[in-house]
Amino acid sequence: MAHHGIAVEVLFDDGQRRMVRVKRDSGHVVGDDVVVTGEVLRRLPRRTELLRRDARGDVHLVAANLDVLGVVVAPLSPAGFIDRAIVAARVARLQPFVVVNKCDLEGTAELLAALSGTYAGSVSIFPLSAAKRTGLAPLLEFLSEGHRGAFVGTTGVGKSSLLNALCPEIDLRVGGLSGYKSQGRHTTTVSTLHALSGGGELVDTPGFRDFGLVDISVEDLAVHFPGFEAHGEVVCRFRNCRHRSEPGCAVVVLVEQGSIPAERYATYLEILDEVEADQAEARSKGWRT
Ligand SMILES: Nc1nc2c(ncn2[C@@H]2O[C@H](COP(=O)(O)OP(=O)(O)OP(=O)(O)O)[C@@H](O)[C@H]2O)c(=O)[nH]1
Ligand SMILES: [Mg+2]
Repeated sequence: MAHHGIAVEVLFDDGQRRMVRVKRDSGHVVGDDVVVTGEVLRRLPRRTELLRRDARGDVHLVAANLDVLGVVVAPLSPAGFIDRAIVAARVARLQPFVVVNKCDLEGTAELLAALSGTYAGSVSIFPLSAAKRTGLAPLLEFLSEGHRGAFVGTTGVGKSSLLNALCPEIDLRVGGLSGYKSQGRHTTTVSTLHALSGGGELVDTPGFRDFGLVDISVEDLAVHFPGFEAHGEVVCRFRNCRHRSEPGCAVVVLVEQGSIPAERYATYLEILDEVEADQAEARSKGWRT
């Protein structure tokens, strides 16, 4: 249920919850299934693993055994986060969705329109306000299908507030400053898993700015980048097309025709550069060893 440095909180089959001591970097993560014998924790195989890389290049396991990933955004959220989170989720076989929080604030209509234009053909979008408790029903219904999900997003977008709104008995600590100016300080420091009364489970994660992709192939990116899959009827000449300068590339044609906005394509190329650089580095390491 949670990992507190040298102890993890375990929910047992009989409904009991207990802290079990572990080594500091024991490799357990929220969402793991474990067998506890005395004080020894054995981890069972994972169904899914969601990874991310931080700005320093370190790899983090966000959570284990998730089915869906809620990318939470609010006004002033950094660009690029949503795309990387969606690609990472799809590669890990999670279904991503986007939550636009703080819809009670002025100016959110423009943000929502922009996000809908970009992502509506790719993923479900849930506009809501955790503070005003509006727009929650569609999300609760989606989660009640028994999904286990996690909310990710930068600090202050309202992930913990949203969990509190979805399930009032949870009562997580939320940041002090309300509105736009709540970025910078982390309120949540540990990921925790919660069961929703109407079905489904949710993980609240500490905010992070960087959703760097980990071990993703160029092919994965080319297939999963949000916005390109909506044009599925248009097929590139080469099956492993990178959509850069290959002859017969359908994506390049759609960009030239204006069906895919130039800005979306620029974002894609930026992430493609990163993925290619990672692959080149991995290959050169392989040669050296
Ligand atoms: N206006 C408005 N403010 C909100 C809404 N949801 C959350 N907030 C405020 O945003 C601030 C941050 O909320 P948190 O829930 O702590 O954000 P978080 O994403 O969990 O932040 P970290 O735990 O640091 O990652 C708090 O002051 C909330 O009151 C909303 O729907 N509208
Ligand atoms: Mg929080």
